[in-house]
Amino acid sequence: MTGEGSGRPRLGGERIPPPEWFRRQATVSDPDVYDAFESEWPDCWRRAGDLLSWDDDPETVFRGGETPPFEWFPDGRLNASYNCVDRHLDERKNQRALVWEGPLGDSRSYTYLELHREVNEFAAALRDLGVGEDDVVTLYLPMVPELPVAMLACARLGAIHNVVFAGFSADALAERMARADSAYLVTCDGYYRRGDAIAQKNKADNARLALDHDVEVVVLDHLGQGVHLGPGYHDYGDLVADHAGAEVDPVARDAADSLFRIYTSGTTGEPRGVTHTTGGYLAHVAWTARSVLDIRPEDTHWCSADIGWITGHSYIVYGPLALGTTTVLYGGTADHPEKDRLWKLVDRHAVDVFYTAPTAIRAFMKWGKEHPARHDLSSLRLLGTVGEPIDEPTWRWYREHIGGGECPVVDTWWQTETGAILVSTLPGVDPMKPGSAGRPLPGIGAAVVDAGGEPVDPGESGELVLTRPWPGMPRALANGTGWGARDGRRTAADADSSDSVAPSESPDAGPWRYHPEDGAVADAEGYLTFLGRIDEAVNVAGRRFSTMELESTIVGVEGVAEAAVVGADDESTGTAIYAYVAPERDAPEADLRQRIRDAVEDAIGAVAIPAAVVFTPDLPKTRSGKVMRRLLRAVANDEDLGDTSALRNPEILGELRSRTHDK
Ligand code: 6R9
Repeated sequence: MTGEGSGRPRLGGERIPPPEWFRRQATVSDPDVYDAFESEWPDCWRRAGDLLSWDDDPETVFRGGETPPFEWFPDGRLNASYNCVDRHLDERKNQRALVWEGPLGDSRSYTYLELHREVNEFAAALRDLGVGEDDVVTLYLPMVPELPVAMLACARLGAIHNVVFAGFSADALAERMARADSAYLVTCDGYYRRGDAIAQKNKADNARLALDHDVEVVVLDHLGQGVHLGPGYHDYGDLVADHAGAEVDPVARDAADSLFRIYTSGTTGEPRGVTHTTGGYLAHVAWTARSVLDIRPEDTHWCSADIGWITGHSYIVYGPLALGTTTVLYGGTADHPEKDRLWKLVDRHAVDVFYTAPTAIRAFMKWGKEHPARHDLSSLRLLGTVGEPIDEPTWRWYREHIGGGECPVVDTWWQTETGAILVSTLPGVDPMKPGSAGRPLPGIGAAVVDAGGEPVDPGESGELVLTRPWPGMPRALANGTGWGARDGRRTAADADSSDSVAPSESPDAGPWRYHPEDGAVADAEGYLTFLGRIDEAVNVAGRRFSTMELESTIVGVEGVAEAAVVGADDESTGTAIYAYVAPERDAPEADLRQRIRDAVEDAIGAVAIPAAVVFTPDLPKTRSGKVMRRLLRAVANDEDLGDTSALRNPEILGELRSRTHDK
């Protein structure tokens, strides 16, 4: 997107002010919040720190100069488990902390008092197994209540949890354990997904065999059929029963101490490890859960992500529980047993705030508006999205058919590396602009720059850079340790802990900057529209097009549910645009292909007309639901696919190959 002739992406025109009823009750509704943060920076972030309970109150909010090291709340000490559980007991011990809905209609809930008991008992069990401060405990569990319990039990001991998404293979698990030098593993016998039983323990066993260090394994008998346990294995239920009624003092941690490790989702390349801090991270997620998602203790909040990804860590577990909210954990899928499953649950639990991904919303659109229409969704007050740019038609459908045409919608931009939301509208302050995420949040420094690092004018596309540190930044970035080759975007291993946070700092010369590697364009008011990953931009005849620019045009065509665009090698133009399109049910294909070409020509120009429009029932997606354009590019070029372990629907690849090359 950077560079000449990038064109001017269309910016959404409409400005929708926050509804008055919403503004009146919003947690943050004073427009001066932006100026206040600006004039008080970095002390403005005390507002976030003040949402937490500290063992040692931080006198200093931020210590650091123009370059790392950056220290957030350097003299503060706290425990994340205490903040998410114990401190709520006085006021809401009988309020529900967790509501779990399983895939088969089974459900369970835990009050704060019950959560406190579970967390303490499991923490006591882990301690007896030898787990202590800074030990890495790998959690390889599906969406079951024991997963957040185990996370909080680790946090209570000052141990570092390392959640590995349950759908990953034994090899992926072993690699993540080896890299983290993790000698403890918590897993389960198995679980159900779309009606199929998944043998989780078998995968864990194989991973253990592949490791060359000893591992203590705790196995949860989730399916209740009994588990065979060899040496080094322990039964979760027995451990907890042996520690019934135990209490474990929360270990006070320095704000900069590690809370957890996590791997990026692998959309763009090899998954990378990131370590987040205890104080800065927790303050940042609590502050954004409150100011952006508008969560308060009496709410029921549902983030439909999997806890295996950062979104689940920050906005199922840590943000909502730090605020004393009821958080929903859903272990099933959106279309099983029926396509109205989510809406049934929103209705049943009177969900106030619902947070999901654009890819999920596009699936809801494809299934039809009759599914949400069958349920009472009037409890919803706010809707959020995260994970990919949300195009205007999808945004509008979400607001209309899920939000009753009334709920504010926040489009939240952030990354595994950023820990928490950095760009969004504040729903009680800012007008919404469908198709645009919003301004950088108060206190966040960001700019859109060209390839030479110079800021571009509003309306011109470029690369987003973050120009100031933020509390939720990962340890390696704050420490400035081993941040890799400073002259390139891709970085080597991080000396701190074998992490690597690939999106990189600027080269030595010039001010400190962090490059998330996303393309963006700002409008005159500073609202950012995201254009996709910069390494996925398509270069045709010397012109660069963002994937978002092309895809949002294609998705705007009647009959199109989803689209992904990649560049394929072409003898005459260098690159030809291939558009992969998932049509809505019953959409006529012949006519659709022509209408897509016409729409692109009208919106962008003849040079951008796709050389190929390939229809497909589904796009290749990561297990976290993001389109894997890298694989589409390989298919288009008839190349080797490389590592496909992050792919959720591998069965689609053969089909895509034949449709691409037989067209
Ligand atoms: C939280 C999460 C990060 C990448 C990020 C960007 C894309 C996330 C977005 C968005 C446009 C949004 N992304 N939110 N793009 N608008 N609201 O998704 O983390 O899995 O690490 O992905 O996702 O490309 O760089 P992660």
